Amino acid sequence: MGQLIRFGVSLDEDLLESFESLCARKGYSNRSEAIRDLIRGALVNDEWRHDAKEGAGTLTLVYDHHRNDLSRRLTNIQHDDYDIIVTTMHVHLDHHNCLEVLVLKGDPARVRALADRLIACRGVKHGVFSGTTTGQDLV
Ligand code: NI
Repeated sequence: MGQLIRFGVSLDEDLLESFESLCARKGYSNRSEAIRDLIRGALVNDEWRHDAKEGAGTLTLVYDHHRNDLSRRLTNIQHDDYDIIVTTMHVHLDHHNCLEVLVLKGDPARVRALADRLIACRGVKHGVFSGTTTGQDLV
């Protein structure tokens, strides 16, 4: 970790007011921590845009396992890319619906492509991918 640097930021008064109310709602005790999180978020997004060497993320899927042989199709797709799936968790939400969470890690383009492929499967009711970072290049 580098040396702590203080710097001034010029902001429109209304923008600052909105930011401070956001910080309060989110429970930040000071602006600096909120700004550090915003910067880290922007850096992580940039990593995904510019193909970092390795990315990590989670994929959440909700689907009806009775529909169109969906469980088998989802499993087949996952086996094609088993080496970038760290773990999966399957929850039976009710008689029909399943929730599945996959933790993915590897080449960001492959991770993203696998997430897209699973989300696009016919019968998946909701799919959300959240790309994060392995943390190695982030302070
Ligand atoms: Ni299930």
